[in-house]
Amino acid sequence: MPNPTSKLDIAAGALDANTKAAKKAEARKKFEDVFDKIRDELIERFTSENMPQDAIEWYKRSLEYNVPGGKLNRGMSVVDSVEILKGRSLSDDEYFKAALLGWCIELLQAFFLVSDDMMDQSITRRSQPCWFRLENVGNIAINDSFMLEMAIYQLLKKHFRQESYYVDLLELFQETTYQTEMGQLVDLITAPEDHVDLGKFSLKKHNFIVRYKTSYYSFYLPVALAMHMCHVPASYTHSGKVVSPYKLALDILLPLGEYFQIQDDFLDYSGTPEQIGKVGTDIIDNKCSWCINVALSVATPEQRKVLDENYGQKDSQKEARVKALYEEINLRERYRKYEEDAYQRLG
Ligand code: DMA
Ligand code: MG
Ligand code: MG
Ligand code: MG
Repeated sequence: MPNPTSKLDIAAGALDANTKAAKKAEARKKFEDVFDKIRDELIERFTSENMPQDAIEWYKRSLEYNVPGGKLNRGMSVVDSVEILKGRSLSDDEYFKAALLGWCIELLQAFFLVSDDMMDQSITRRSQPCWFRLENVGNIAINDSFMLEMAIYQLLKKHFRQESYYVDLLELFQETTYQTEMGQLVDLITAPEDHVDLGKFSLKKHNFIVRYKTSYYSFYLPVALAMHMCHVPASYTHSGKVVSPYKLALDILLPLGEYFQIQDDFLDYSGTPEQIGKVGTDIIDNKCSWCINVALSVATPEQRKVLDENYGQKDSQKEARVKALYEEINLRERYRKYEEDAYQRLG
C-alpha cells in the first residue's frame, strides 16, 4: 500500500518546485523589462547625435541581437546580491539601479562575446549565428563590440554620476575589463592556429586563463557591484582585526568561476548545440581546455601521439579522433567525479 502521506509530500514538493520555477520566471521577466528601458535610453542618446536613420537601426539591432538573449545569471545576481546585503526587498528605485548595474554586466559580456566569437571563429551563440557571421556584418562587429562596451559608461554616467561610489564603479568595470582581456590574450596565444605544441598546456596554465578570462567578470563583478551599491567599505576593523570584504568575496567567488569554466570546457566537447546554444570549437581551435589537459595527464605514449597528430587542426575527422580518445579515457566519468568533488568543496 502506498503511504498517502508520502503521496501528499510528493505533491507538495512538486507544487513547491512549480512555485520556485514560477518565481524565477517572474524575476527574469521583471529584469528583462528593464532592458527595454535601457535600450531606449541608449538609442535616444545615439539619435541625439544626429545619427543617420540606418545607423540608428543598426545600433538597435546590435543591442537586441547581442545583449538580452543569454542566461542572464550574471546580471540578475547583482539584484539578488543587493537584496541579500540589504536583507529586505528593494524599493522600485533600488531595484532599477541594481538591475541597471546587472545590465551593464550583460553589456560587458556582449562586448566580450561578440569579439570572442570572431577570435574563436565560432559558428553559433545562444542558438543563433554569431553576430559577425550575419550577412552585411562581418568585421563591422569589431566596432559594434566597442559600442556595446561604451554603453556601460554612458549608463553609469547617467544614473550614478551623483553617487559617492561612482568612481568605484568606474574603476571596477575598467579593472575587470582589463583582467578579462589579459585572460583572453593568454587563452589566444596559448592556442596558436598554425603551431600545435601540447607541451605548452598544463592545468596550472588553464587555471590562470580561467581566472582571468571568466571568474573576475562572471563571479566577482556582480557581487562587488552590489557591495559598492550598498556602501560596503574597502576595509574596516572588527575586534582589532582589519577586514577586507572585497578580498573575502574574491576568495569565495574565484573558485566558483573555475568550476563554471571547467563545465563550459566540458560542454564544449560533450554538449549538443541544442543543449548549449553553440557549436564547440575548442579542439579545432587548439584551446588549452580542461578536457585536453586531463587527457594529457593520463594518456599513454600511443594516445599522446594521437593527440599530437589530431589536436588543433581545422579538420573535422581529426576533431572526431580526439573526441573518440576522450571517450577512451572516460572523460565523462572523470568530469562527473570532478563535479561531485567540486560540489563538496564549494557547497
Ligand atoms: C569565454 O571563453 C571568455 C570570454 C571572456 C567571452 P570561451 O571562448 O570558452 O567562451 P565560449 O565557449 O562561450 O565561446
Ligand atoms: Mg569562445
Ligand atoms: Mg574564447
Ligand atoms: Mg568555451
